[in-house]
Amino acid sequence: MKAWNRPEIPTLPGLSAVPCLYDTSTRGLVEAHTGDTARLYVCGITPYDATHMGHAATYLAYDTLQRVWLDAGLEVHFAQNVTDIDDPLLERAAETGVDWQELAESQVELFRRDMEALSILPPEDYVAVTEVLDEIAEAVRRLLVAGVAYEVPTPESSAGSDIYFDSAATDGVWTLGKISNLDPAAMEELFRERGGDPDREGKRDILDPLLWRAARDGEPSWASSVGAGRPGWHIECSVIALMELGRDFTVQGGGSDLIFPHHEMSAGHAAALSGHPLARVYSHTGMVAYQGEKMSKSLGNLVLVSRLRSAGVDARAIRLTLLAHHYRSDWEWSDEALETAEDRLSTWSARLSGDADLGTASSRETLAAIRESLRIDLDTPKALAVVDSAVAIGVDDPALLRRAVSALLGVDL
Ligand code: 5CA
Ligand code: ZN
Repeated sequence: MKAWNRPEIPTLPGLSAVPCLYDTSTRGLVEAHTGDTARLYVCGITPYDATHMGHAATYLAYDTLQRVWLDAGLEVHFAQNVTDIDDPLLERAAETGVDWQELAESQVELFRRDMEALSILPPEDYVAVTEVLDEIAEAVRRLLVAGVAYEVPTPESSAGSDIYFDSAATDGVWTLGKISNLDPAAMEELFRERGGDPDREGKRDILDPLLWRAARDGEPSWASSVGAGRPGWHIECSVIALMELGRDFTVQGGGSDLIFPHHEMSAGHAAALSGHPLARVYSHTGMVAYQGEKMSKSLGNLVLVSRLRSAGVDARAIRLTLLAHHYRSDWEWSDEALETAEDRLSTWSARLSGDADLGTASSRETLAAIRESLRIDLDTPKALAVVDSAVAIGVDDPALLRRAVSALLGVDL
């Protein structure tokens, strides 16, 4: 599927070092490095209610990571999915009387425009689940043959069997809890909350996730090597990531709401398919809240990028609002935070413009300090503070700092 246009990234003198990122699995900072090409998978949207500030904050975190990798002289290979077939999407389409495919297409288009406005780097591979149904079914078939998947008869006699992953049947590379470090009670609660079906009869374990849902009347389905049906959620991302990036890629990213069961199970499926870990680093962003609760489609407390833009808000100010919070912290969107970012944007623009007065702060040293802030777990609030201080004094080379702000923070002044 086509992604969106790529923003220009100016080159900078010197190189930054390879960044360290917090890894959810090992609960510590890890150098995000696997050779000359950094390979990144970030879970994409389920296309309805796009693009809210939580989505934008998550994609911006991995945009920043890519900018640091590029500045470190690495090649970057970035892949992202679109979950364009899933229960919540079908439910929303049914509620609003819109065809689910039209809903998905129009929301993906809106998402593309928002990403482009925010200067987010596009994925090299932007893959809709409906584009790779054969590959997903084939992976499910291989899991069945390998004995790590099993059939559960459907309640409806007309349908075939649903297929589940046996989460206890893998060993070595991945065991349940390897990514999330959660205890069984916490896993059960999150599984129930986030699309799992712990009460489904016939499963070997309540936490076993669905790999393939047999066709039901009134639901979209596709003929496949494992019978007519549609894929479960986690196997989609395992298959797309393995297809595009190969096993043991550098970073698997997404919001912290995906740690369990989604990233836990995606890693499990991939380990069962390839015999290797899915990724080196499992990285997660904090949740953006609004009006006291996590910004989410189900609660409807959404601040949309497109709505702010059509109200005349500068996309660069949105970007600076998001960058002012560390990607791993949970925080709440507010009008005041946006106003602070708008003030910062106008100060930086005035003080770094072509005819700004020269000052005594070294642009080279400021660039080095920005690089160092980002190198250690993408500390963007610190990087903004570094620029604020330099701008307050006045810099000796405004053009260089402008290039640095554009390349590393994605804000063109
Ligand atoms: N399609 C799946 C992933 S395969 C999905 O979670 N889609 S989503 O549209 O619900 O979310 C898209 C991305 O935004 C995910 O990485 C998710 O973790 C992140 N996200 C969703 N809500 C928030 C929020 N309030 N704050 C931060 N990130 C969020
Ligand atoms: Zn995913």
